[in-house]
Amino acid sequence: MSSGAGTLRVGIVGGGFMARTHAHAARAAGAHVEAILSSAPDRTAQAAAELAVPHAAASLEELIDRVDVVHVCSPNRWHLEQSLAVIGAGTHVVCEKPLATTAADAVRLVGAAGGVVATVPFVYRFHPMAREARARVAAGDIGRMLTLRGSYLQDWLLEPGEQNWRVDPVAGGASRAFGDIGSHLVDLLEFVAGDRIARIAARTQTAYPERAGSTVTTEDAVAVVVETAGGAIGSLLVSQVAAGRKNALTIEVSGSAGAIAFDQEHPDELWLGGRDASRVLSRDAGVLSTDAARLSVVPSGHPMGYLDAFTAFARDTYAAVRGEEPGGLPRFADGARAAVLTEAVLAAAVEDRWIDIPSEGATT
Ligand code: SOE
Repeated sequence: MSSGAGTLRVGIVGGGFMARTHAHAARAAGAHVEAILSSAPDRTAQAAAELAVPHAAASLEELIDRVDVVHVCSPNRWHLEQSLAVIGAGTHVVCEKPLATTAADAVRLVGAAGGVVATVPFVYRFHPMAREARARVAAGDIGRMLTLRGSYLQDWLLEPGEQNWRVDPVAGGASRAFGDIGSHLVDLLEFVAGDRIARIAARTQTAYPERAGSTVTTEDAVAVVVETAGGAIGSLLVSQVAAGRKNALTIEVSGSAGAIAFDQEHPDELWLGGRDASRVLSRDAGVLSTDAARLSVVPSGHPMGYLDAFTAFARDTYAAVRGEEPGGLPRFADGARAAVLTEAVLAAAVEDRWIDIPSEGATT
């Protein structure tokens, strides 16, 4: 369907936490959530009622037919097939990460999506202070980048009895912790650093051989050593079994003239490290770079967070649908980049060797 100049109509595939988050973001960004499709008719009806979506779709084709943009928020195994169907109909698509369960399929989606707007919700890019970090690194504030480090730590799978579709390699993909949250980490780190990870070595850990009676093959934690194209070195730690850590995504880039650190659980602040003195910069549109100020939609002292970042992502996606070119919009190429890195991390761990990462991929 054509996007037109009026209110965009959005369809959502999925019925879980992400479907709820996407519906909220779509509405806050000014779209109309017209239709939803979940895994079975009763679940679709339930999701439609809970999210106040007028149309419970009976099929993907029917959903696509009613809307301008489809948000694919189903389990990972369906991303390729459903995104291809949406793109094939000439409809714009937002697809959750990981974009596909293999790097080859993610790259295939990039090729297929040429004629439509196709984005991936790497939403942590949309925190104003993450943009500020990016702007300051690009302006040379840290000098020559020497080291970088990042971690993404959660604890929602700490107990052996805890189970989720993401643990199953068929539903979620061969990599779990890295595909699910390491993908956000590498996207944000490369986005802020303005540099590319060029080589990696890695170790993975699976905390329990079984969860709720099923054998576990996907990893709970990953440690990675990286070298960048620009010559920096660094380390990444990703875990879904880190006691006490809920959604602790933190990054730090350090250079010859200073350092910058961002923590998504304290997203209204940026740590600016200096040899003589360090300081914490608070979000205040008056002192921020243009792009960060654009995303700072309430005055300083009024906390912004995850849902605001999600809304900003949806707003920029819809701006692209209307023909604008918002900077920093994560497209399918960025999703494929994260998928390539994820596959390389697993290969580095299994083969016990350094792996070179191809430089192609991301748009930003
Ligand atoms: C679960 O690990 C999860 O919901 C991820 O799937 C999201 O991408 C992340 O933003 C929060 O945690």
